[in-house]
Amino acid sequence: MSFSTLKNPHLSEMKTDYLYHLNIDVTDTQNTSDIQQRFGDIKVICAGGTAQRMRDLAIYLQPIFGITGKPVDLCESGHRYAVFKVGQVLCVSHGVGSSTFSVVLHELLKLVRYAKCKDPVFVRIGTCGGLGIEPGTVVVSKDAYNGYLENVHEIPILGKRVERPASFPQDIIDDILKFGAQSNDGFAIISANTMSTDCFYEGQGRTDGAVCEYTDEDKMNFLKKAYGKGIRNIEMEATMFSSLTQLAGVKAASICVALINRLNGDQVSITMEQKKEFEQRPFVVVERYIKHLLNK
Ligand code: R2B
Ligand code: URA
Repeated sequence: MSFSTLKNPHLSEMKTDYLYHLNIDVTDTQNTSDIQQRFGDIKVICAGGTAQRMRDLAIYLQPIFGITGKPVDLCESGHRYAVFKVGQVLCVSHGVGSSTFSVVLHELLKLVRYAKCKDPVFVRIGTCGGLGIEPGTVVVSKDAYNGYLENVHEIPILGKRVERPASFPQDIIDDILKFGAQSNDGFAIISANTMSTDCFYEGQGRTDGAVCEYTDEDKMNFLKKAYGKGIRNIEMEATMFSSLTQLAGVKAASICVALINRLNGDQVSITMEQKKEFEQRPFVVVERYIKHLLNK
């Protein structure tokens, strides 16, 4: 893996690079031995919304590497994202939505290149709304659809609408289902299409936001149309995440647990205890998948 696989010819002309939001200084892009020493062994980058959940994940993964103790946030000084390294895994918080996630994703993609990591896999561990599925179901994303119900990531670049493919690699999905799930887990895990929106409320067809200019019937028609496209979960990052990782030439997957069935309502009203139990489910799946990757 080298910078030639990153689709940015400018990078090879930069002598230094400051990963601003991580507060990591690459002082000499031609000699990154310090970065390689710190991060070169990384095989998996797990990203999820909150710092607390990523800290919990780091603790959950510690036994794989025989590590104990309190995980240290390596990027606390950046005051933006939390980054915990546990053995060959990085657990990173990404905030809510594609805009916050894309900032740290660009920097992480460069970091794994500077560190010369070998075939790193990026996995988003998250929550989502379900579409016609039981709350608690774990969804591994296939094709990612935007809020127009198009299977692309649309982004304005230099004043133009740019559309990029937004799908996750099938071989990783197959491996996650094969090695991450067990029939006695007590929850369902499926692979399906995902809708990603920039807005939790109107963008996802909710009628409980501060503003709403459509009827219940409009909303249900939209959700049913999404269902017809094979979409079984709704969240806020998959289109950007799948397209950017694909363009950068790294493998990626999204494993999310549904907190609600949107065909039955809008409010996420499960108890905090139940939410915590649901959030554990992607941990269980990704831990087994990571073990499989490390044994390959
Ligand atoms: C799922 O949950 C968050 C919104 O509550 C968002 O990050 C997402 O994709
Ligand atoms: N996250 C979302 O983006 N939507 C939901 O409905 C629940 C979690």
